[in-house]
Amino acid sequence: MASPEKQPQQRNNMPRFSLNWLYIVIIAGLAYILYQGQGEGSGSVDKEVTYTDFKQYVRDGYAKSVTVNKTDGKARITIAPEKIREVFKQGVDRVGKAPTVSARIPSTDRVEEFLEEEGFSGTVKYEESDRLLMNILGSILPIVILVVLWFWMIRGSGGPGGGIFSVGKSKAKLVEKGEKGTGVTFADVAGQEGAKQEVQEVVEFLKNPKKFTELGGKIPKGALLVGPPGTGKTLLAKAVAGEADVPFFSMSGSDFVEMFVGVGASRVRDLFRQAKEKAPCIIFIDEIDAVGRARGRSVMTGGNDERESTLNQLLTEMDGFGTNSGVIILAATNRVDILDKALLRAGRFDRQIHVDLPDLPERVAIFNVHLKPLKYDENLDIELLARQTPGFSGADIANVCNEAALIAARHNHEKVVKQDFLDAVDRIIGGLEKKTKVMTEGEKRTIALHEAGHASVSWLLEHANPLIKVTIVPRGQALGAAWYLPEERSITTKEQLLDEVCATLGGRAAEELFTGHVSTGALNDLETVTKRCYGMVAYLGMSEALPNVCYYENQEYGFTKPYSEKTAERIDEEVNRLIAEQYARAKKILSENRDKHAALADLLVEREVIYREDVEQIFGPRPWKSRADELLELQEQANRERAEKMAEEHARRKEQEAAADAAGCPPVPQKGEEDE
Ligand code: NHX
Ligand code: ZN
Repeated sequence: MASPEKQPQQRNNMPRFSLNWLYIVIIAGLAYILYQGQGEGSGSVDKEVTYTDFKQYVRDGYAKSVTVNKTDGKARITIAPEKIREVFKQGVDRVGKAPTVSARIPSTDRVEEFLEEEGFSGTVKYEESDRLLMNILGSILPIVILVVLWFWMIRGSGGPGGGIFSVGKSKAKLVEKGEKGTGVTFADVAGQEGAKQEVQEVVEFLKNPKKFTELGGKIPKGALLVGPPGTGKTLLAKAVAGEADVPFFSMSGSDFVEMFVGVGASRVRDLFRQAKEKAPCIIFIDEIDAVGRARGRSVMTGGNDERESTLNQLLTEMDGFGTNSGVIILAATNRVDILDKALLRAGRFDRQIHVDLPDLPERVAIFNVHLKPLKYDENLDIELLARQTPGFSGADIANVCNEAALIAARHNHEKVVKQDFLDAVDRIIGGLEKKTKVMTEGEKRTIALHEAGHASVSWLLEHANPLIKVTIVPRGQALGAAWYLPEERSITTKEQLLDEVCATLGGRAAEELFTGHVSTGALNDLETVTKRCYGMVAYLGMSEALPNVCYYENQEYGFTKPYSEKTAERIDEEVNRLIAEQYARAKKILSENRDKHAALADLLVEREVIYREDVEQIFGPRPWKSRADELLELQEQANRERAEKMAEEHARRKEQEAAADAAGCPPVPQKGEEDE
């Protein structure tokens, strides 16, 4: 079903906080402190005088204190405040509060004698530091600090694009070829056989361009990896670089956009310049929709100029380099439909490689990859896990495996077992379980009635998804839930859609029928139903009044709806009618099965979680079985058989052990040891 998606429009126009400003503030602060420091501490003047004058000053009692420096052989006297004007011919405001005069003296050892002779009564200090050096350091150090800071800024603080003068440089991360390369090969990409095959072609272009150009063919410049998030588009691009053994420039579309105008375009230019130097190589632009969104359709005209000029530069660069330059651009997006058509034109990203969500066998492969680092039960049925995770991406499966390991650790299991994985799946779909949430009896009953409503209606409808379990334990945002195992199909019929809508409305229908009230609890159900019915009417042409029309919101329409006000009204009417029909249908089914529904709700209040078997006990076998139903039943049967077999085996072993013990023989080797 086509669902409208959020568009990260805002992001591009907002000035981003940049580290550059921080540097500027720090430098300004330092400069201020240095300037201040010069004014106060060492601010007093030091005047160099002859030894004769020096002696005269001491004799005349001008000296407040004397400092003798052994290193440079000088004596310095601090002039008494009332004599400052006389000695320096300037006021205190000019020379500072404690101005000094200094003179080279014949001997630092004899100075004390001299002072005593002259009747000097102030303090005498000796110091060894080099005052001259201090002075020089004092005036040079700030300059040195500034210069160092300056260089640091220009060169950037480590990472690429750190300094203010590198805003125009591309922020692309370069992964070299060979040893230091991405280290990813196709073997690391689980599933995605189709995409791998298509991408293999790109590897061939990079490895052996002559083969293709000799016959006059042109090597494509770019390929677009299209697919939902988490399906491994980046991994695939890395694998191409790894397989072809070429350098790999990786960058996100949003990296082009910065608060300074014109930066995006110059970054594109810089990226291509760097890439051409390293050719043959791969440029990978992740989330290209950040720059590649169609031009000129935005509400905020003018605000997107920066993005547009970046896009224009990208288009120009792609046209600019020759087809045999050996640079191939891979870009990833999950929304091709919003990309500017110019990007998809022949000679640019003219080939699209679809990276879809993994199907069942692919999920098994992905599970195998992510299970490798885990210590898990060897008897784990990986196919069962794969079957319980329809619609999961590779990233989701990685998450399941990790979460399962954490859950197992929390429960102090020695190995990760099946239940840990199933709990992890529940947790990832539904959120955290909230066992502590307190509910009144009345609320609990309403919730049970609601969930039993879903369960009953879905059980009795031919095309509704098969049920796995029903729970009234709060989890995440939901107070209760009915869990289904949707059949994985590529196309869905109108009947299937309607049955699902009906089952989703079963919750509220049960509330209304059996409590006499409706509640806020149906919020999510109603949202799903409304979206789905709107899609059926407006996008899929599935209503009687508006058959076979599709008003799927496409970039081409811009911001005006491609239909009249009158049609808009009819769409609304049709949506309302569809929902009303299905609601009535759900109510009818529920009132016809009042007793069974009540039994289910009671059981739910009692046990909090009930499973497929329990529903089957009450309702009898499902009248219509889907393939998923059969799978679930097979699974149940396999579980039962395995449990029986294990019990049997256990009993047999106990018997044998007892017999062996009685005969005084060593015990029979256990299962598992036999294999070794
Ligand atoms: C709530 N959530 O937020 C609670 C926690 C009917 C037993 N009030 O359909 O959990 O009620 O089949 C503001 C106002 C969500 C925010 C009302 C967010 C209502 C899930 C709906 C089970 N299972 N619904 C379901 C459910 C809820 C909701 C809201 C809100 C319930 C139902 C949410
Ligand atoms: Zn519900």
